[in-house]
Amino acid sequence: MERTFVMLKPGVLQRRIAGEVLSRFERKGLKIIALKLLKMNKTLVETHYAEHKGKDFYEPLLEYTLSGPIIAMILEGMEAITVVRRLAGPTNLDEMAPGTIRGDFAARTRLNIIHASDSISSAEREINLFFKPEEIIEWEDGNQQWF
Ligand code: FUP
Repeated sequence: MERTFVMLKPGVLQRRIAGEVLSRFERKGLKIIALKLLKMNKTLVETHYAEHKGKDFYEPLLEYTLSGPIIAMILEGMEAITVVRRLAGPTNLDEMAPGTIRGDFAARTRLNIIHASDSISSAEREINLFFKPEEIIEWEDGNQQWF
């Protein structure tokens, strides 16, 4: 089992598509073990996107990420990091295939509506950046009892 961090960026709440995006993770069988709504502050965004400091898209990226509330979550599942990255789709507009979250809901590279951890180390770093241990809820899968 793996855990990964996902952020639904400000465009998601603004466009009322949170349910649609969340249902894709549930449909795939991923388990939500932490979820919250928050308005990021500048320090948190700068820490999260530190690797991009100095790049031409850095300032617009910060501005977009700070433009409204985001939904932060931790998803758990088999190879969750890869699975969620594939559901999200590639970063660049010309590579986002239809059927992926970015491919279906994003019309610009920068306004791509979702962030998902890209490695075990970034998942650990991002989970710790956004969540306290007591905000993570372990729960048993309840499907068995319904069939
Ligand atoms: P990803 O891991 O797919 O989110 O991609 P990156 O970490 O490379 O990029 C982070 C964010 O920077 C993307 F969500 C969008 C923005 N970005 C641009 O605006 N232009 C670029 O050329 C690359 C990234």
